[in-house]
Amino acid sequence: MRRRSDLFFSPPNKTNLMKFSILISLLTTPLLLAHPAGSQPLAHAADNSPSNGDLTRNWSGRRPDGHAPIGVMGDHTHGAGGFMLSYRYMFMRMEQNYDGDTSIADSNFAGPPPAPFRVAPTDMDMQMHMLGGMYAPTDRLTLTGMFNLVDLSMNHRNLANGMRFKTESSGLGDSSLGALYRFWDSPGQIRKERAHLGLGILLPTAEVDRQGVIPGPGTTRLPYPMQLGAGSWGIVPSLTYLGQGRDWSWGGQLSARIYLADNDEGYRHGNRWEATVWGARRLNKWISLSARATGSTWGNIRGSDADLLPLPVPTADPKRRGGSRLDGSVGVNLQIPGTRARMALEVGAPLWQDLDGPQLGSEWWTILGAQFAF
Ligand SMILES: [Cu+2]
Repeated sequence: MRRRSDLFFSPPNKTNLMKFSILISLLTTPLLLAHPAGSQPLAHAADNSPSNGDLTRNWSGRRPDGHAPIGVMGDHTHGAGGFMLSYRYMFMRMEQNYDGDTSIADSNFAGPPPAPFRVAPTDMDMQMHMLGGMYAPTDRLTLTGMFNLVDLSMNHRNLANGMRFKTESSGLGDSSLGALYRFWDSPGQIRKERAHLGLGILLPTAEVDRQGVIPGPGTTRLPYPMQLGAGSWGIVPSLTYLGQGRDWSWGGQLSARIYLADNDEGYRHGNRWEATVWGARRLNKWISLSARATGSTWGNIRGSDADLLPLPVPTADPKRRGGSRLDGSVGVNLQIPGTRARMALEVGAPLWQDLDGPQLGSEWWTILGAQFAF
């Protein structure tokens, strides 16, 4: 918890520096991409062996930037017979309550009556372990599956009596099965492009009736953000475009997460819409650096959990869950030489967020991933 004085005197901290460097990276991406391929010295081309797939007219998934930054889901397809297993670890840190696009002090909404709430969430850590599989029965069609384990921890402060407490929950999150269909493939000497459509089905494997101990009521149903997922059937449509030059690559994806039914507790998460664009530059055969911007917007919860007590904390209000965010992120992809294994890391932070608050804002996030194709 930040002291009040920090709100008025905020020295350049690590987070601000990181946001600044991410912003600079994003602003300079067009400069990297603007580098005309034709201006490369010819000798440079000889560094790439044709066996690596680099000098063919076809799109190559074998180069480090042959995959998007690791935070992009369903970014690539495989050739017929291709298998891939992947593991991603995601961490997100949330702190500071937002109302609209500005952060507000907890004392602005929580305290003794007549404040609307007594308890303020002060920070939250979200961790996710995602296991995924891909299999391509044909060159055009790739099937995907994913499940994840979620670990949540939230700290609170009761501003009426000063008491602090923590709630935690962990377990299986929502799962998905999907298909990616590549409908466009444009080979070229200088520029290769591809595009695919995706459709995933969300499986309601997350439990949304997790309990926790809260001072006052004791053991009780935890508020919405402490449940392990949406717990509803839904679909995830997506459209992905990929481009590849000799040493650079770029892409974009539009996707949505649309819930089609209420969960076991009688409510439904708000739909989520996302657009992301990235550019990457390959430094050599095995490493590439990327910058990405992602805009997302998501709705409030429809309905409500009848077993959730009317707790005096904003996290128990289904109409304080929606929001929009613009994230900037930078990443590195490694194609481990001599293998079909990859590792990747991406780190990002919101450049702007506008939340139906008071609601905890995102502070920064990271995703670390490993992928094995065979
Ligand atoms: Cu794959």
